[in-house]
Amino acid sequence: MLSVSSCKNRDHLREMDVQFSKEVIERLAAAQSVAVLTGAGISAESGVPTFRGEDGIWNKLKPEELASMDAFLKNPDLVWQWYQYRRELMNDIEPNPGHYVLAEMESDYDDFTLSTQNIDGLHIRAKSQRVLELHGNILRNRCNTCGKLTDENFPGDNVARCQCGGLIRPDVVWFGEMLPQEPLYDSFAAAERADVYLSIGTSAVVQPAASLPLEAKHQGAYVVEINLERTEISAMVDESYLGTAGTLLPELYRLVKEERTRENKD
Ligand code: BV8
Ligand code: ZN
Repeated sequence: MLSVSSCKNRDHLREMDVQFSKEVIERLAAAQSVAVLTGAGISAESGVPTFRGEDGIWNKLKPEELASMDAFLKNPDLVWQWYQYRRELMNDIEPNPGHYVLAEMESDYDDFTLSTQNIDGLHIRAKSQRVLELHGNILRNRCNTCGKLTDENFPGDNVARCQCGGLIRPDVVWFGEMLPQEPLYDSFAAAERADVYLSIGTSAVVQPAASLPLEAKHQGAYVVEINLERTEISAMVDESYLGTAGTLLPELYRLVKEERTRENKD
């Protein structure tokens, strides 16, 4: 475990007076390889409820009671209805500036990797070209028995059946289920080679995704967190900024582009 003393952890106050350090601006301007992990917090300003923050949907219900195979097999219609409700919430949401900045960064850096725990598909809608969806995508369904994927939307509150007779479920990763191997492998490989690693809008409690920023730190990356509140990793990253991703991320990248222009002039 990294000791706190080894990190120059500098908590920065809420965004109204957040001053990004010279270091993070210069490091991002000079970086060859950048990797990012996002969580529910980056979609909060798009209107997607988070899980564990103040208004988190899991403050009322236990995640294991709904986002698990046991829950699904015990009461398929209840779990299906929960996902139908969450899909409805997503009908009128749009990506926010935080999503768009990451799509811009992807095209600016030769080596840029975006890993997300989110299942809302907003990074794809913000035109990020390569999104490693570690926990799947709620807009896709698959058969629980034969694994057949389908984009078909099954209206209604009762769980549908596949031709093979299996139950149709959302194509998301439930607790106790393995993450998709390739996105997971690629996410760790990117963390290991990153010059700068950004952890954005995640409480960093769900494994194995939450290990990515710490693995990056362990492998020498400069790790920066942007989150509304302190998290499990705030004391272990190099810099932790408290505030909303939709405001702080565009501001940070504006400063990085200014730094790049300055350097090109020199
Ligand atoms: C696995 C998809 C092993 C579904 C999700 C006991 C029993 C069973 C398992 C475990 C156990 N103990 C540990 C485990 C492992 C478990 C785990 O980590 N549990 C935790 C809770 C302790 N992990 C798993 O089960 C994983 N699988 O380990 O398999 C295995 C190995 C071999 C063989 C077989 C199996 C699977 C984990 C994936 C679970 N699926 N979601 C669904 O969504 O319905 S998890 C869920 O949490 C979401 O995916 C979400 O993305 C993820 C992480 O949450 P966050 O994104 O961080 O969201 P959160 O609300 O927590 O935080 C948001 C933050 O944003 C807050 O801090 C807030 O302050 C901030 N914020 C708010 N607004 C803003 C903001 N920040 C910036 N700007 C804003 N505007
Ligand atoms: Zn099937």
